Amino acid sequence: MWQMMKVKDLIRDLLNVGEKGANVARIIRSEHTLLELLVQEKIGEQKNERFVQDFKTLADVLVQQIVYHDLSQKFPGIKDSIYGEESNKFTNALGESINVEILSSPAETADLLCKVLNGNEQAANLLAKVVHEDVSYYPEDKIDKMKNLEIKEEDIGIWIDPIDSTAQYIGGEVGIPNNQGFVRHGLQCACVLIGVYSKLTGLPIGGIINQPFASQNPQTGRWLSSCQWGLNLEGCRMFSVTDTPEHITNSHQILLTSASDTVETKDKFSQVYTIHHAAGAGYKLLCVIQGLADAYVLSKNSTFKWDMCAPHAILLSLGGGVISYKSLCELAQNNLSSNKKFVECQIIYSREDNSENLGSKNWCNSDGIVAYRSIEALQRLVSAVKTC
Ligand code: 2IP
Ligand code: CA
Repeated sequence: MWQMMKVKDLIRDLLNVGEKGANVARIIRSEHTLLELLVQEKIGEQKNERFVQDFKTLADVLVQQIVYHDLSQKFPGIKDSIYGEESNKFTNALGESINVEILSSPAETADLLCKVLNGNEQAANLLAKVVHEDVSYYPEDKIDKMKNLEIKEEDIGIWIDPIDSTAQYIGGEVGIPNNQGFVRHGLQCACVLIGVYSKLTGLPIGGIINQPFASQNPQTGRWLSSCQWGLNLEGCRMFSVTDTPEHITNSHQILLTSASDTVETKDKFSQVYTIHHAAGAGYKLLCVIQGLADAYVLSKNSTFKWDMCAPHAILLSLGGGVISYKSLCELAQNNLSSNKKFVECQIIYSREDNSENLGSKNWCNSDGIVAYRSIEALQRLVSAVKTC
């Protein structure tokens, strides 16, 4: 007998677990003992390099394991269909191999973490406390309006990117927003991404993006999250995003790209758009979702399924989507701009689709990506490619 799950419970749990992940990301930056481990490399302690490298990975692995643990406790039927960027196998400075997992009590989890952290009990206890804390990131009543929409547990898979834009997270700089309302780099670019896809269609059906360092309390300096979610299932489209902020007037002309994209790509679009760079695949997608930019284009293969699944679900809920860069060029070449074609081109996420054992390469978006907020935005992109 297949277990049915209420979609509103799933979205609420994604939001709660995303916020728990954000708490871990924040405590590592706010507690001196943990921050020291994260940034030691910058102060040049060569002998600790290996350990520090591992600690960076630990932040990622821990957030991923929290999501895995909490979601599979709530919905046991999805346990074997939760995938993420990181493996939980971890090697500590002594060369010992340890499986990082969330155990049944804070004390047990702290003991395990202590082994990974080479006996640093203080750090292990701090982390275990956050990992086991109950979090209620209360979303708006919109979620209750999903009423009794249900889905079979066996029909869904989950992709997690525990901390996207790790480099900005470690760098710790506070980004200064431009007139357009987004930052080019900085802590604000770090995002926890949790996306749900349908195993039947391969398409994303729901997702959350938690930005752990979205805003800072001016008095205490404490960082607060901002979170967006979206659902696109069986004709039910719901999302948290409100309208584009009023002061943003020219977002149709803004195109986001990676600083590492080719000069050729940037030149191609610069005839029609103003090109901006911002760090983080998830963050660029968030800017498109929020209406701060018209689209995000990447001609290279440097993103993965875990980077895209959650934002893609939110874009679909808004009436937009994500296709490959190659598809965009084909649409332009063959003069195709019907909505039906756009739907057929959506990137899919089924784990089962790829049988070759190429490690993480299996899950990379090898033909590049194009993310847009509306059909009109994609039509503008198609015309821009045709123009050149
Ligand atoms: C990275 C991160 C990078 C991004 C890259 C992602 O994920 O989002 O910032 O490159 O595509 O895979 P860019 O900033 O140039 O867009 P992670 O930080 O999780 O490795
Ligand atoms: Ca990533």
